[in-house]
Amino acid sequence: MDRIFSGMQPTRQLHLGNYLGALRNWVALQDRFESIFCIVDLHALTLPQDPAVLLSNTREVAAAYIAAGIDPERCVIFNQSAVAQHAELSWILSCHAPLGWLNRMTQFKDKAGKHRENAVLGLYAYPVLMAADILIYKATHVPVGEDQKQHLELARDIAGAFNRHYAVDYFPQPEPQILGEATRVMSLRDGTKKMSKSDESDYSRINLTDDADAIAQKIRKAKTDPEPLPDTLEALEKRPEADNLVTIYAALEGSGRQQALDRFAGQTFSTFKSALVDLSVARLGPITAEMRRLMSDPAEIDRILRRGADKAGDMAARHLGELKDIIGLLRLR
Ligand code: AQP
Repeated sequence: MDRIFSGMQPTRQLHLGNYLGALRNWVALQDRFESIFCIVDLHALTLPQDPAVLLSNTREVAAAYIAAGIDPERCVIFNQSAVAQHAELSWILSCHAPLGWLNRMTQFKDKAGKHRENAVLGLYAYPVLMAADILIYKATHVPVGEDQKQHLELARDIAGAFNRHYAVDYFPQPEPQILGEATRVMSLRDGTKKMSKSDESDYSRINLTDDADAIAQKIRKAKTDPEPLPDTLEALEKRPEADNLVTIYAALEGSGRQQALDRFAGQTFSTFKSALVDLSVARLGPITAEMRRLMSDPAEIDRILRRGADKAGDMAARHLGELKDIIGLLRLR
């Protein structure tokens, strides 16, 4: 059976982009793949974190996975720092990743911004740790949003470089799975910017913890233009904010953007936004309620993560042992 690996950072609350671009696809894929879903807490350290908030966010992301429909009986769910082999393989892979490849990563440039010299090494090395997360399980498929495509290409390049260097066929080439209608959900305040946890405006995103009132307020305040909705995709593509809202609608409904346009063409944004509020609340409300229920019993979340970490740790230790034999690192028995 093919194996998928994917993860999310426990930095602030998950949002609609995380859900539509990744999490919802994981739920659909768990029936067809051996599935490993991680809460990548080591990645979160690439930006400053409050220890208490990081802990609570880690459990909250686990709750979101389960509330969205990931079955902890069938899938492995755990937090990255509980399996030490991720960090160990990251070091090994960093010795096979030329700086030129890392210098091309646009996310580092975006996140480091103008103060590049002050950015920490971990932020720069993030894609190598991500490659290790995937390759330690020899995952064959990685379902992510579009923004992670470049990092995944790097993981494939690193896997290839390792195999060539040691003349082995050890790592598979992990295939990106960028699925669904909403592979890149945009900010509600600016249709040219990705919806993101780190955007300072909470009105830019719908969080999975938002209640019905908050969702309604955010959608009503979402930036739009004065024209009614068009009837063709071509006309929609020139209007980033309208395109984003229609894409969200289509993704939540499980239809396509053209089908949404067939229904709302010629109507005003106020009519369309009301329908989008209703649909968003109907789809996200049950997830939010289940997350709240799960978060009321953190010990149960920890038990699920412990079980997952044990299973993931067994596989990771076995693979790392094989890798050490390939590399020539002495394994004392
Ligand atoms: N706007 C988005 N649209 C579609 N997919 C998205 N993803 C993130 N934002 C969108 C996908 O969600 C998964 C987990 O992402 P992450 O938590 O590891 O980190 P991220 O991509 O850095 O998410 P954010 O919200 O943008 O966080 P910050 O602001 O901290 O950088 C990934 O599969 C990602 O593609």
